[in-house]
Amino acid sequence: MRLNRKNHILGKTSVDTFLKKYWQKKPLLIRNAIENFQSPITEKDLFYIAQDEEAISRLIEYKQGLWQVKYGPFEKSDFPKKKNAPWTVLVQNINHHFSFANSFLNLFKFIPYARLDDLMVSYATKNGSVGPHFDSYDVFLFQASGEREWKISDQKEFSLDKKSAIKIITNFRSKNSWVLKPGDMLYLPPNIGHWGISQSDDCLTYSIGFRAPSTFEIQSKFLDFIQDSLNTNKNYLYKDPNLNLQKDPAEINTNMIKKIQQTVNQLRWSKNLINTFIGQLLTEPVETAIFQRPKPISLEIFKKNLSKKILELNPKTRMLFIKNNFYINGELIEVDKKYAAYLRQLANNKKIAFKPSLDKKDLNALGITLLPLYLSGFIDFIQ
Ligand SMILES: [Mn+2]
Repeated sequence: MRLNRKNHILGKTSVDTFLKKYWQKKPLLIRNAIENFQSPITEKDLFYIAQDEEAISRLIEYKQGLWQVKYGPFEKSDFPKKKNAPWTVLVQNINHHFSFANSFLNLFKFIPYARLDDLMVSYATKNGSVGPHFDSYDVFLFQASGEREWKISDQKEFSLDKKSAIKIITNFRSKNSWVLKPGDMLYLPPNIGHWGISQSDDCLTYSIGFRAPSTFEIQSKFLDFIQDSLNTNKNYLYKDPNLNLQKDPAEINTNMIKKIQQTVNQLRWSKNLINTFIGQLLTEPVETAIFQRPKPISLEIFKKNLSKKILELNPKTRMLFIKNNFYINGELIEVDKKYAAYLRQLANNKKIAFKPSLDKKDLNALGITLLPLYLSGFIDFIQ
């Protein structure tokens, strides 16, 4: 399945209308988001990835009136027979494993990369479901094979099943329902109750998930970041050469209070420092991501490759920028302004081909900047 740039994933809805009227606001059903879609990822692929140590996967079954969940990695024998009670397997970060899945995410470029999380794929047998629930994040639910009925609700108050190992709404009231066929897609903003039920034994759904840091996460991680960037002299101790005798020795005297208040108020952070924090926070790789280091090569050989081959981001790599500052997998990359355009291109397109005409000095400067990223396994050449 080739995805060309003409595929406009939102159907008749323009990107402007989508952002204005639907994004983070209300659900949107898109029939035929991709025409004649045939999933290059099969259920077999999914079962294979679910056995990988690095994969985040779940198996959900509804048995004896209870929703049950098992977490991967799985063994082949862990998957029930199709004839058994309905079941679902969900595998996250499929874009790390299949180049098709990675390029599929490019169809959602109208949302900034900093908000994009991953492509999750789920397989369900007929009647398989993860139950009525709501999520805290935006999601596009793309039907890749088979059929799934989606019911959505407009309720604001949910009661949750306390006995269940997964989040299940017990008072779910369906407002709309649709059967999605291959190529159809449903967008849901956060906190909309939804219930998807497979209608066939070949049901594959792609979930394009988004992420949003919580205020608590931003603030607590910022305090950690500030702690790490403190350059206060550790040998400087509190002093009180003008100490006076005080009536109550247990009382903390006003001089001490004032001095400690001043010390706390000395903590300052510039906008630049906050930007560095933002870049690092938003490019922190997925927790389970492991970057394989390539065989070390010299700067000379790396430069030769740079001038001939296409350089691409590892699918697990997150690269973003703020003006001329680049962040890749939580690291700040300092680069001369002159070369920023190349790095912007690499970040936006996730790949770059340098012109063979690049002069020696430029090739050298880019080589010095990019080689450490290559040696960390963050970037690689397309073979
Ligand atoms: Mn959901």
